[in-house]
Amino acid sequence: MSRFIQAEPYAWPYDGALSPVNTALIIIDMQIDFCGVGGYVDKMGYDISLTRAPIEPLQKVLQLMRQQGFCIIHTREGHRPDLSDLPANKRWRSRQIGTDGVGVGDAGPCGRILVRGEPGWEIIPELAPLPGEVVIDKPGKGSFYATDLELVLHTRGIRNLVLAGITTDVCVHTTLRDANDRGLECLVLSDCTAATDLGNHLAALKMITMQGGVFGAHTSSSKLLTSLAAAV
Ligand code: C5J
Repeated sequence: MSRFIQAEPYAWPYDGALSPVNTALIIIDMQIDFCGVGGYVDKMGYDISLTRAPIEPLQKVLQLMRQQGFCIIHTREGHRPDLSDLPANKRWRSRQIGTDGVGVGDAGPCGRILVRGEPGWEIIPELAPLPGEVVIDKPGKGSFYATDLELVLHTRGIRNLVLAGITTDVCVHTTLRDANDRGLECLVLSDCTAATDLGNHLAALKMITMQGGVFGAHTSSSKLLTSLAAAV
């Protein structure tokens, strides 16, 4: 039986082959550094009410997809404590914003910024992974680069990806584009993603819809939840 979710610019997935055995929810970088008080985004002076907006809808999506047995994957952006995997240009650029010269790898209010094991690097408690859920640690923006995500998806037989998390224009989009190039069928949840700038969030969503769905499709959490609830 074919199953579709109402989405833009097409009903997703393209072929109606939607099932908990071939579909994963990937929640990208819902870490204190990106949406918590004193984290990296807050310290840079961006409005964390934007990056916190996905938390509530995402909790509902997570609950239902867990209940229905979908594969759940979480990612964390972060570097080794010795910073051996932190490119010098990433560090330099991150130090350009603000007046204190503090950037990735340096001490901030939530510990060393984007460093593995530090308080700011942790996933926020509202969306904490459950035991047995896959957690991918990535040094870059994309979830495939220098990680075993591709192997995990292949091993589990996943061919559809539902993407959520932050930020829409950076880590979500990089992951989306890399997943799309690997032949994965992608759906971005528009209200379960956010950027540090609303215009960038909206533009990132619009980009998905070009050329008949150049990277896949996007929809709201309520449309996803309605379709999934109707399927049982
Ligand atoms: C950024 C991310 N924006 N998770 N990371 O540096 O999007």
